[in-house]
Amino acid sequence: MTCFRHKKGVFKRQKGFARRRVNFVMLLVSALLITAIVASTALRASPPTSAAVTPLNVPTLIDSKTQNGPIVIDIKEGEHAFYPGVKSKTSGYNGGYLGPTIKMYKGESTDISFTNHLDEPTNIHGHGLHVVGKIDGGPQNKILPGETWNVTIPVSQQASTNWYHPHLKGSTAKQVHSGLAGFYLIEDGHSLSLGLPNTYGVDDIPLVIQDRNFVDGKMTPYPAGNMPEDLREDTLVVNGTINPYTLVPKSFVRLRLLNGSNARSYEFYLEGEQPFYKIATEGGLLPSPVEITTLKMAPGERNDIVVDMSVIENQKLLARFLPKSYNGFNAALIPFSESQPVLELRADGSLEALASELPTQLNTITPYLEKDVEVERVFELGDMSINGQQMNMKVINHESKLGQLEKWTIDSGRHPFHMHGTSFLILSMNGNPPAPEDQGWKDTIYPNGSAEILLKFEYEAPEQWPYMYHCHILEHEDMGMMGQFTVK
Ligand SMILES: [Cu+2]
Repeated sequence: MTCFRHKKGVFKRQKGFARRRVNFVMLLVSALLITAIVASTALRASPPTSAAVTPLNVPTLIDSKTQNGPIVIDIKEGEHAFYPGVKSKTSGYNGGYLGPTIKMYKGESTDISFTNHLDEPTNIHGHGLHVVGKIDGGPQNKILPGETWNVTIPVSQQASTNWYHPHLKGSTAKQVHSGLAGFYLIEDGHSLSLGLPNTYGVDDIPLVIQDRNFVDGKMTPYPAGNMPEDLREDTLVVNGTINPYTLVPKSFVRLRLLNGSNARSYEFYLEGEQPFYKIATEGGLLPSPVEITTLKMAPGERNDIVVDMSVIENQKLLARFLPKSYNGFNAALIPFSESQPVLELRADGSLEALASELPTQLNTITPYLEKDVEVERVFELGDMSINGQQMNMKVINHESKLGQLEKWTIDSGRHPFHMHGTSFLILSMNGNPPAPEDQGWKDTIYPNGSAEILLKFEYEAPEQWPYMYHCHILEHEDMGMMGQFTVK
């Protein structure tokens, strides 16, 4: 009402011509908006429905429980057929593209031996792992060509979906793009007792979602010369397959989503906007499943979702490509936002239905209290820098204390923010308390604006092996949108 009166007052002061011009502009804006909404509604009503013909590639599982001796990972160049019969030059861990899924268990240690067969240095960051700086795999931790990095990962954190990828300053974007990425899955006694879908590749399926360009079926290599500001490509690639399908039992099916793209964010949804459940954020299970119909994810983020396949023959997961910044917009109403298929789930009655119920209680999360905060820090992301500073390997940007509760304010704008060494809880997103589906442990956040997070570090990161905080658009990270800190 107040607003209406104010507008009326403004109009009264207009001269005739100015008022007509304002009316014309308003008409034009309205027409454009209606056109945009109609266009986007049309797009929403007709997502790509071409039947998937390629079986989903599921990364090989290496279960640390059944492993004798260290897990051996060879980092090397290779070839991969994204389209059947057409090979592209790629890199991979123990294969042509991506790497095996390594399953680890809370309370146990996992030995891994990474050998670099590339002709350039690389390294391995355990994204999401709660480990000391020395084995976190930040830019200080180089594996030179021909060298082997033997690492023992003591797993102390709860069940969660994490990943490993290169993290050298200046070559992360190119190396991840070539295919270097894999899953670290952590389970614990509690997660295994819940009856959640957990038969790997059958009803518990990891999906790394990326975008790539292709010419005649061949993947376009990472641009040589000057690095692009952020690489967004045309075709959605899921576990190295395009428009794939997979057979699943007629029961609940868990999809562990990882946005492994260099720069692109997506909004995931099921065909027909069917509901699904989000059961986990990056650092662990949510307190209980949250029913949602859309899920936005920025590069580096993981979310576990569950789809009910008990009463449906066929279900298609789709991804809407989000623009660089969608602040304030409902992504579904953004005109001309493109959707591409992620995965077609086909119910197969001959597969044993393993998870016929979804537990209502999943996890206990004891929230941090703002009144217990001992230190506050602010991170402003912008202009390829954080707080006006670019990454300098010789500069430690701040020092955190072991076990101290910190509140970080992330003014991230259009940049997804990630920090190493621990998981945080969201205190606020753009001034609002987090939605139920965001009230879980995380290590990457994309508020499209500003967020406040609460966090504690439980492991040491000295000057030689500091932790990083950075933008997870890999080009931005490579260009210096990163800082480092110690924990003592
Ligand atoms: Cu960025």
